[in-house]
Amino acid sequence: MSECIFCRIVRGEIPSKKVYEDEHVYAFHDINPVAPVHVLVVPKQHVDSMAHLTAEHEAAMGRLMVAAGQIARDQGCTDGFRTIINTGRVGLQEVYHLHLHILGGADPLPPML
Ligand code: DGP
Repeated sequence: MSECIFCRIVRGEIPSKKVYEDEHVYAFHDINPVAPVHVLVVPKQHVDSMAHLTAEHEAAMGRLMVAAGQIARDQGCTDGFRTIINTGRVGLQEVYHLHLHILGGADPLPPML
């Protein structure tokens, strides 16, 4: 069984504040939010990072992108939001289970790039 922290969250072994779940995708509040809305959206199937994606992940990643827009709207980000996927050491990735950050809830959001 994977010791990956986000795999353990998906399996319910580590508690999380879930905001969305379907066959392919799990979404939950970031433990260290940097904006009023800060949600992480992950594929349930483990993949280390965006750099590790292959054709076998297309269905899950398509679902993840559609779900992210829906989650942002559901979180009240009706005037916009930012999405970030950090990849690898240079990309400041801390957790090696691909995840998309949804950031919103402030107007304007502070610049992050
Ligand atoms: P990144 O730098 O893109 O790999 O960001 C990882 C994010 O994951 C960071 O914003 C904090 C969050 N995080 C790490 N561990 C946990 C956890 O156990 N629970 C939750 N909800 N978030 C976590």
